[in-house]
Amino acid sequence: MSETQFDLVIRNARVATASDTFMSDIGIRDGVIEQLGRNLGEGKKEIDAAGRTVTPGGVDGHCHLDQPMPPPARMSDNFDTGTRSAACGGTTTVIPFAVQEKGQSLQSAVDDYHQRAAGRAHVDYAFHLIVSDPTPDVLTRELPKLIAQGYSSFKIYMTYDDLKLNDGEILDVLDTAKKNNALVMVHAENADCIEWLTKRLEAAGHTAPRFHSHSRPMLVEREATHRAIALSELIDVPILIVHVSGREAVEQIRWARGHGLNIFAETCPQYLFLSAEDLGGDHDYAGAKCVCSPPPRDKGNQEVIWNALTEGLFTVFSSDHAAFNYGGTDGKHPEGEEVGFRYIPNGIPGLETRMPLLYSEGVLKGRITVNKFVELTSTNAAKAYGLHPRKGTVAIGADADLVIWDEREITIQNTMLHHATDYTPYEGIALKAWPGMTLSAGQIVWDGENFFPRSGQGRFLQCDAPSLLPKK
Ligand code: DUC
Ligand code: ZN
Ligand code: ZN
Repeated sequence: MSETQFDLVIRNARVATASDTFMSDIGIRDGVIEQLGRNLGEGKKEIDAAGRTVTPGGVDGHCHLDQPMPPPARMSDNFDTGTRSAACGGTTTVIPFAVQEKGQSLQSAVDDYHQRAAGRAHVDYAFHLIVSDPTPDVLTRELPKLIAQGYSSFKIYMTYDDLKLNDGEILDVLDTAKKNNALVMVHAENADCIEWLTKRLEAAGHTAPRFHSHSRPMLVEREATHRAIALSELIDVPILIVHVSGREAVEQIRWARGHGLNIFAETCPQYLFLSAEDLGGDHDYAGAKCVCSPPPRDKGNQEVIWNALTEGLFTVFSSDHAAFNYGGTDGKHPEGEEVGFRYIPNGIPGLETRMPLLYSEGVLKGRITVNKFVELTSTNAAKAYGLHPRKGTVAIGADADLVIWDEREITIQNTMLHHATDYTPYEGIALKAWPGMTLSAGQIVWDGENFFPRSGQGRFLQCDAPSLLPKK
């Protein structure tokens, strides 16, 4: 065996990165891309990718796995089933959230979350923090320490009673982020408006799942998005507005960009492929399967989100996977009971379907280039969350996290997915592509038909400062 033999060579690939598309072989050793070029030397194993596109593995910068919940709700996916599902859908890095309960230290939230992940992950992972209790100790000691230790991004909420921050608290968190070079992700919905509307709907007997969207109209997202932008402007620190659902929030972000503000934005598959109609009719409880926040809007808003993706308004495209079973005792339809929309856990599964949905309906339908696809699903998340260039690209020295795409007809069915959730909101959608192979650290974890477990081989990644902006 020659000294220079690679562990694996992928030959004749049409490699797409966020900036270029080129023909190359990919030589992999010890889980890392060691060489790119034509006619590379031998590999112990070889894969011929002739005629197929190879992209970096996806970086899903917004997903919720095994996140502690107020009972009886329980997330259906943990680090085992969530990363299994991610891998089979082409995602090789996940960044879920270590959530601080009010009164809890951030460190204990992080310690608990490491225990939940330990020995389970099939692909690499990092943690965002959710800051729900920004006490002086959290702001001046815990956050700076954790940021320096590799937790360089955190999500804050403007809604949900157990998580929401008031404007003063948001300013404190943004100020800490600025001083410590961290990135704040903002869930922008106006809590008081939602509560007021919810009570009014309940008083009128309107509690079916479809009224979830009536309790969270676009106005509540628009107002909170506007306020988050103003707070970020006041501190002069970039923020990332997560799960942007439609026209009104898009307009706020466009306005901010036009005024030179560094506002990053994320959208998710549910705002391209689901609509308020999927929440059902007045007497249709199955719509609970699509209850998430912000809610899916109408078809016109789907087009707004597509256009915003095309024109470059969005920085990242994430799943916001927050999966609950429909059946059973701890999900959307607990013990078969039709609970009011207020009590339906918010969130839908989407880790496995995120990449194929956008590749098929975005790239293959000509809405976005394959390079834009890579930027949105992988490169920009790696940059935003301090993992680039180890993650998010195909380059010498990067981890060999790769997807070889199969352009074939496939109809999404929950039975073919690998999460532990008993439904997919995308059931029946016909696609023209699916990952034909996913490699994590140079190892095949999905071959288009079979999943190859790597339990516990997924590594925890410490995140550097975000590299979306030049360093000051
Ligand atoms: N909304 C969130 O804010 N998080 C998880 C899922 C959801 O629908
Ligand atoms: Zn959110
Ligand atoms: Zn979320």
